[in-house]
Amino acid sequence: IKSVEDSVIKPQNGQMHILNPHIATMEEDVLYHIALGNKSHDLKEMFKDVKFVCFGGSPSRMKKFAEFMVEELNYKLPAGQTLCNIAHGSDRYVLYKVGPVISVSHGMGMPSLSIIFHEIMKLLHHAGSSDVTFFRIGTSGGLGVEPGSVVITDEAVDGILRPYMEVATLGMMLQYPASSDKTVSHDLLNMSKDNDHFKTLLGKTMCTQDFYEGQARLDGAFCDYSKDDKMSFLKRVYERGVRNIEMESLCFSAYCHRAGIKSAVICVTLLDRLHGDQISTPHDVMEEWQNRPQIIVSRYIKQKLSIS
Ligand code: R2B
Ligand code: URA
Repeated sequence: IKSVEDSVIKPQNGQMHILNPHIATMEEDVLYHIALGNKSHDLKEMFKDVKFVCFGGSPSRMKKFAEFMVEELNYKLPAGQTLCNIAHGSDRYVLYKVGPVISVSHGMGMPSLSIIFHEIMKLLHHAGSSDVTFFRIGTSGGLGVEPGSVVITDEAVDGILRPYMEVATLGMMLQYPASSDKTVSHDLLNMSKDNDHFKTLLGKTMCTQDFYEGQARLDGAFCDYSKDDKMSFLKRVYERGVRNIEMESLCFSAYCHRAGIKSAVICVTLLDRLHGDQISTPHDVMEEWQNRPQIIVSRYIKQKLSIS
Protein backbone atom coordinates (compact mmCIF):
# COMPACT_ATOMS: atom_id res chain seq x y z
CA ILE A 1 0.00 0.00 0.00
CA LYS A 2 1.42 3.33 -1.07
CA SER A 3 0.11 6.75 -0.07
CA VAL A 4 0.05 9.22 -2.94
CA GLU A 5 0.39 12.80 -1.65
CA ASP A 6 3.27 13.85 -3.89
CA SER A 7 1.22 14.03 -7.07
CA VAL A 8 -0.70 17.03 -5.75
CA ILE A 9 0.21 20.11 -7.77
CA LYS A 10 -1.68 23.35 -7.45
CA PRO A 11 -2.94 24.77 -10.74
CA GLN A 12 -0.60 27.52 -11.99
CA ASN A 13 -2.33 30.87 -12.58
CA GLY A 14 -5.56 29.03 -11.89
CA GLN A 15 -5.07 27.02 -15.13
CA MET A 16 -6.40 23.50 -15.27
CA HIS A 17 -3.21 21.45 -15.32
CA ILE A 18 -3.06 17.90 -16.51
CA LEU A 19 -0.41 16.01 -14.55
CA ASN A 20 -0.26 13.18 -17.04
CA PRO A 21 2.75 13.87 -19.35
CA HIS A 22 1.44 11.48 -22.01
CA ILE A 23 -1.48 13.72 -22.94
CA ALA A 24 0.78 16.38 -24.49
CA THR A 25 2.38 13.78 -26.76
CA MET A 26 -0.90 12.42 -28.13
CA GLU A 27 -1.92 13.39 -31.63
CA GLU A 28 -5.55 13.46 -30.64
CA ASP A 29 -7.39 13.12 -27.34
CA VAL A 30 -10.80 11.50 -27.78
CA LEU A 31 -13.09 12.09 -24.81
CA TYR A 32 -14.96 8.93 -25.61
CA HIS A 33 -17.74 8.93 -23.00
CA ILE A 34 -18.89 12.46 -23.86
CA ALA A 35 -18.30 12.13 -27.61
CA LEU A 36 -15.98 15.16 -27.82
CA GLY A 37 -12.30 15.49 -28.73
CA ASN A 38 -9.56 18.07 -29.09
CA LYS A 39 -9.30 17.54 -32.87
CA SER A 40 -12.96 17.02 -33.72
CA HIS A 41 -14.15 20.03 -31.69
CA ASP A 42 -12.91 23.54 -30.96
CA LEU A 43 -12.84 23.00 -27.20
CA LYS A 44 -11.37 26.48 -26.54
CA GLU A 45 -14.22 28.15 -28.36
CA MET A 46 -16.77 25.91 -26.63
CA PHE A 47 -15.48 25.83 -23.04
CA LYS A 48 -12.77 28.42 -22.30
CA ASP A 49 -15.12 30.59 -20.21
CA VAL A 50 -16.19 27.78 -17.82
CA LYS A 51 -15.86 28.70 -14.12
CA PHE A 52 -18.13 26.16 -12.41
CA VAL A 53 -18.72 22.46 -13.05
CA CYS A 54 -21.70 20.91 -11.26
CA PHE A 55 -21.76 17.11 -11.22
CA GLY A 56 -24.78 15.06 -10.17
CA GLY A 57 -25.82 11.44 -10.53
CA SER A 58 -28.95 11.57 -12.65
CA PRO A 59 -29.10 12.83 -16.26
CA SER A 60 -32.60 14.30 -15.88
CA ARG A 61 -31.68 16.09 -12.63
CA MET A 62 -28.64 17.65 -14.30
CA LYS A 63 -30.83 18.78 -17.21
CA LYS A 64 -33.19 20.37 -14.69
CA PHE A 65 -30.24 22.03 -12.98
CA ALA A 66 -29.12 23.49 -16.32
CA GLU A 67 -32.65 24.83 -16.92
CA PHE A 68 -32.68 26.27 -13.40
CA MET A 69 -29.36 28.03 -14.07
CA VAL A 70 -30.78 29.53 -17.30
CA GLU A 71 -33.42 31.22 -15.13
CA GLU A 72 -31.13 32.08 -12.22
CA LEU A 73 -28.40 33.64 -14.38
CA ASN A 74 -31.01 35.21 -16.68
CA TYR A 75 -29.06 33.54 -19.46
CA LYS A 76 -30.11 34.35 -22.99
CA LEU A 77 -29.89 31.30 -25.22
CA PRO A 78 -28.81 32.16 -28.78
CA ALA A 79 -31.87 33.04 -30.90
CA GLY A 80 -33.89 29.98 -31.90
CA GLN A 81 -31.80 27.61 -29.77
CA THR A 82 -32.86 25.46 -26.83
CA LEU A 83 -30.60 24.00 -24.19
CA CYS A 84 -28.84 21.02 -25.77
CA ASN A 85 -27.01 18.02 -24.39
CA ILE A 86 -23.48 18.64 -25.72
CA ALA A 87 -22.59 14.97 -25.07
CA HIS A 88 -25.55 13.71 -27.19
CA GLY A 89 -23.17 11.60 -29.33
CA SER A 90 -22.79 9.25 -26.36
CA ASP A 91 -25.55 7.87 -24.16
CA ARG A 92 -23.32 7.46 -21.09
CA TYR A 93 -23.51 10.95 -19.57
CA VAL A 94 -25.28 14.25 -20.30
CA LEU A 95 -23.51 17.60 -20.40
CA TYR A 96 -25.06 21.08 -20.60
CA LYS A 97 -23.42 24.49 -20.60
CA VAL A 98 -25.11 27.65 -19.37
CA GLY A 99 -22.63 30.52 -19.72
CA PRO A 100 -19.79 29.80 -17.26
CA VAL A 101 -21.59 26.80 -15.72
CA ILE A 102 -21.33 23.17 -16.84
CA SER A 103 -23.98 20.74 -15.58
CA VAL A 104 -22.89 17.14 -16.08
CA SER A 105 -24.20 13.76 -14.90
CA HIS A 106 -21.84 11.22 -13.29
CA GLY A 107 -24.00 8.11 -12.87
CA MET A 108 -23.90 6.00 -9.72
CA GLY A 109 -20.80 5.05 -7.77
CA MET A 110 -17.11 5.91 -7.85
CA PRO A 111 -16.14 4.00 -11.02
CA SER A 112 -18.73 5.94 -13.04
CA LEU A 113 -17.78 9.27 -11.44
CA SER A 114 -14.08 8.59 -12.05
CA ILE A 115 -14.52 8.23 -15.83
CA ILE A 116 -16.42 11.49 -16.31
CA PHE A 117 -14.09 13.33 -13.90
CA HIS A 118 -11.02 12.40 -16.01
CA GLU A 119 -12.75 13.53 -19.19
CA ILE A 120 -14.03 16.82 -17.73
CA MET A 121 -10.54 17.62 -16.40
CA LYS A 122 -9.03 16.98 -19.84
CA LEU A 123 -11.82 18.95 -21.54
CA LEU A 124 -11.08 22.00 -19.37
CA HIS A 125 -7.34 21.56 -19.88
CA HIS A 126 -7.69 21.50 -23.68
CA ALA A 127 -10.08 24.47 -23.47
CA GLY A 128 -7.56 26.50 -21.44
CA SER A 129 -10.15 27.21 -18.71
CA SER A 130 -8.92 28.72 -15.44
CA ASP A 131 -10.11 29.22 -11.84
CA VAL A 132 -12.80 26.56 -12.05
CA THR A 133 -14.75 25.34 -8.99
CA PHE A 134 -16.33 21.87 -8.93
CA PHE A 135 -19.48 20.81 -7.06
CA ARG A 136 -21.16 17.48 -6.55
CA ILE A 137 -24.90 18.13 -6.10
CA GLY A 138 -26.37 14.84 -4.98
CA THR A 139 -28.69 12.67 -2.96
CA SER A 140 -27.81 10.60 0.10
CA GLY A 141 -29.18 8.75 3.10
CA GLY A 142 -29.12 10.89 6.26
CA LEU A 143 -27.98 9.82 9.72
CA GLY A 144 -29.85 11.41 12.61
CA VAL A 145 -30.99 14.35 10.47
CA GLU A 146 -34.50 15.26 9.34
CA PRO A 147 -35.17 13.86 5.84
CA GLY A 148 -34.97 16.62 3.25
CA SER A 149 -32.07 18.32 5.07
CA VAL A 150 -28.99 19.29 3.08
CA VAL A 151 -25.55 18.06 4.20
CA ILE A 152 -22.36 19.80 3.04
CA THR A 153 -19.42 17.40 3.34
CA ASP A 154 -16.66 18.56 5.67
CA GLU A 155 -14.77 15.27 5.23
CA ALA A 156 -15.43 12.26 3.01
CA VAL A 157 -14.58 8.86 4.47
CA ASP A 158 -14.88 5.31 3.16
CA GLY A 159 -17.05 2.48 4.49
CA ILE A 160 -14.61 1.90 7.37
CA LEU A 161 -14.18 5.63 8.04
CA ARG A 162 -10.79 6.13 6.38
CA PRO A 163 -10.39 9.58 4.77
CA TYR A 164 -8.80 8.35 1.57
CA MET A 165 -9.68 6.47 -1.60
CA GLU A 166 -7.85 3.25 -2.40
CA VAL A 167 -7.25 2.35 -6.04
CA ALA A 168 -5.52 -0.75 -7.39
CA THR A 169 -2.99 0.49 -9.99
CA LEU A 170 -0.29 -1.69 -11.59
CA GLY A 171 -0.86 -4.33 -8.93
CA MET A 172 -0.39 -1.86 -6.07
CA MET A 173 -2.98 -0.42 -3.71
CA LEU A 174 -2.60 3.37 -3.89
CA GLN A 175 -4.21 5.69 -1.34
CA TYR A 176 -5.39 9.16 -2.33
CA PRO A 177 -6.34 11.52 0.51
CA ALA A 178 -9.85 12.92 0.17
CA SER A 179 -9.11 16.26 1.84
CA SER A 180 -11.95 18.60 1.01
CA ASP A 181 -11.74 22.32 0.56
CA LYS A 182 -13.04 23.86 3.78
CA THR A 183 -13.36 27.34 2.26
CA VAL A 184 -15.91 26.44 -0.40
CA SER A 185 -17.85 24.24 2.07
CA HIS A 186 -18.08 27.05 4.63
CA ASP A 187 -18.98 29.61 1.96
CA LEU A 188 -21.74 27.27 0.80
CA LEU A 189 -23.02 26.89 4.37
CA ASN A 190 -23.21 30.68 4.57
CA MET A 191 -25.49 30.61 1.52
CA SER A 192 -28.23 28.95 3.60
CA LYS A 193 -30.77 31.39 5.04
CA ASP A 194 -32.66 31.41 8.36
CA ASN A 195 -35.95 31.44 6.47
CA ASP A 196 -35.10 28.50 4.18
CA HIS A 197 -37.76 25.81 4.51
CA PHE A 198 -35.02 23.18 5.02
CA LYS A 199 -31.95 22.74 7.21
CA THR A 200 -28.40 22.89 5.84
CA LEU A 201 -25.55 21.52 7.94
CA LEU A 202 -21.90 20.45 7.74
CA GLY A 203 -20.98 16.85 8.49
CA LYS A 204 -18.84 13.89 7.55
CA THR A 205 -20.01 11.89 4.55
CA MET A 206 -19.49 8.13 4.41
CA CYS A 207 -18.93 7.01 0.82
CA THR A 208 -19.53 3.34 0.11
CA GLN A 209 -18.94 0.92 -2.77
CA ASP A 210 -22.47 -0.42 -2.52
CA PHE A 211 -25.99 0.89 -1.79
CA TYR A 212 -27.19 -2.18 0.15
CA GLU A 213 -24.69 -4.08 2.32
CA GLY A 214 -22.10 -1.29 2.03
CA GLN A 215 -24.63 1.04 3.69
CA ALA A 216 -25.80 -1.53 6.29
CA ARG A 217 -29.24 -1.96 4.72
CA LEU A 218 -31.52 -4.82 5.73
CA ASP A 219 -33.48 -4.73 2.45
CA GLY A 220 -30.92 -5.97 -0.12
CA ALA A 221 -31.00 -9.36 -1.85
CA PHE A 222 -28.29 -10.52 0.55
CA CYS A 223 -27.90 -9.71 4.24
CA ASP A 224 -25.83 -11.68 6.75
CA TYR A 225 -26.20 -9.32 9.74
CA SER A 226 -28.99 -8.55 12.20
CA LYS A 227 -30.95 -5.35 12.77
CA ASP A 228 -28.96 -4.87 16.00
CA ASP A 229 -25.66 -5.15 14.07
CA LYS A 230 -26.92 -2.56 11.59
CA MET A 231 -28.09 -0.14 14.27
CA SER A 232 -24.94 -0.38 16.36
CA PHE A 233 -22.80 0.28 13.23
CA LEU A 234 -24.89 3.29 12.14
CA LYS A 235 -24.90 4.72 15.69
CA ARG A 236 -21.12 4.26 15.89
CA VAL A 237 -20.53 6.13 12.65
CA TYR A 238 -23.01 8.84 13.73
CA GLU A 239 -20.94 9.32 16.92
CA ARG A 240 -17.85 9.72 14.74
CA GLY A 241 -19.52 12.68 12.99
CA VAL A 242 -21.05 11.03 9.90
CA ARG A 243 -24.30 12.76 8.90
CA ASN A 244 -24.93 11.22 5.49
CA ILE A 245 -24.04 8.22 3.30
CA GLU A 246 -23.65 8.15 -0.47
CA MET A 247 -21.42 6.66 -3.16
CA GLU A 248 -19.18 9.26 -4.86
CA SER A 249 -17.86 11.89 -2.42
CA LEU A 250 -14.59 10.07 -1.67
CA CYS A 251 -13.46 9.84 -5.30
CA PHE A 252 -14.74 13.34 -6.06
CA SER A 253 -12.89 14.91 -3.08
CA ALA A 254 -9.72 12.87 -3.68
CA TYR A 255 -9.54 13.85 -7.36
CA CYS A 256 -10.27 17.54 -6.66
CA HIS A 257 -7.51 17.52 -4.03
CA ARG A 258 -5.11 15.73 -6.37
CA ALA A 259 -5.78 18.25 -9.13
CA GLY A 260 -5.78 21.29 -6.82
CA ILE A 261 -9.38 22.17 -7.74
CA LYS A 262 -11.62 24.10 -5.31
CA SER A 263 -14.66 21.99 -4.61
CA ALA A 264 -17.55 20.97 -2.38
CA VAL A 265 -19.98 18.08 -2.05
CA ILE A 266 -23.56 19.01 -1.14
CA CYS A 267 -26.30 16.39 -0.90
CA VAL A 268 -29.91 16.29 0.20
CA THR A 269 -30.87 13.42 2.53
CA LEU A 270 -33.76 11.28 1.26
CA LEU A 271 -34.43 9.44 4.54
CA ASP A 272 -33.00 9.01 8.04
CA ARG A 273 -31.13 5.69 8.02
CA LEU A 274 -31.60 5.42 11.82
CA HIS A 275 -35.32 4.96 11.03
CA GLY A 276 -35.33 2.78 7.92
CA ASP A 277 -33.82 1.62 4.64
CA GLN A 278 -36.50 1.91 1.98
CA ILE A 279 -36.89 5.15 0.08
CA SER A 280 -40.65 5.53 -0.09
CA THR A 281 -41.17 9.29 0.07
CA PRO A 282 -43.65 10.40 -2.64
CA HIS A 283 -42.00 11.28 -5.95
CA ASP A 284 -43.13 14.92 -5.98
CA VAL A 285 -41.78 15.51 -2.46
CA MET A 286 -38.43 13.97 -3.42
CA GLU A 287 -38.28 16.11 -6.58
CA GLU A 288 -38.66 19.22 -4.42
CA TRP A 289 -35.99 17.98 -1.98
CA GLN A 290 -33.55 17.40 -4.84
CA ASN A 291 -33.80 21.08 -5.78
CA ARG A 292 -32.41 22.11 -2.39
CA PRO A 293 -28.66 21.58 -2.99
CA GLN A 294 -29.17 23.25 -6.39
CA ILE A 295 -30.65 26.34 -4.70
CA ILE A 296 -27.64 26.67 -2.35
CA VAL A 297 -25.11 26.17 -5.17
CA SER A 298 -26.91 28.65 -7.41
CA ARG A 299 -26.75 31.30 -4.66
CA TYR A 300 -22.98 30.66 -4.39
CA ILE A 301 -22.47 30.92 -8.16
CA LYS A 302 -24.55 34.09 -8.40
CA GLN A 303 -22.62 35.67 -5.56
CA LYS A 304 -19.29 34.84 -7.23
CA LEU A 305 -20.57 36.25 -10.53
CA SER A 306 -22.02 39.29 -8.69
CA ILE A 307 -25.55 38.56 -9.90
CA SER A 308 -28.35 39.09 -7.38
C1 R2B B 1 -26.74 8.62 -4.09
O1 R2B B 1 -27.79 8.06 -4.73
C2 R2B B 1 -27.32 7.00 -5.56
C3 R2B B 1 -27.87 5.68 -5.06
O2 R2B B 1 -29.26 5.69 -5.03
C4 R2B B 1 -25.83 7.09 -5.52
O3 R2B B 1 -25.30 7.56 -6.74
C5 R2B B 1 -25.59 8.10 -4.50
O4 R2B B 1 -24.37 8.49 -4.15
N1 URA C 1 -28.15 7.45 -1.96
C1 URA C 1 -27.42 6.57 -1.24
O1 URA C 1 -26.29 6.23 -1.63
N2 URA C 1 -27.95 6.08 -0.12
C2 URA C 1 -29.19 6.41 0.31
O2 URA C 1 -29.63 5.91 1.34
C3 URA C 1 -29.94 7.33 -0.45
C4 URA C 1 -29.40 7.83 -1.60
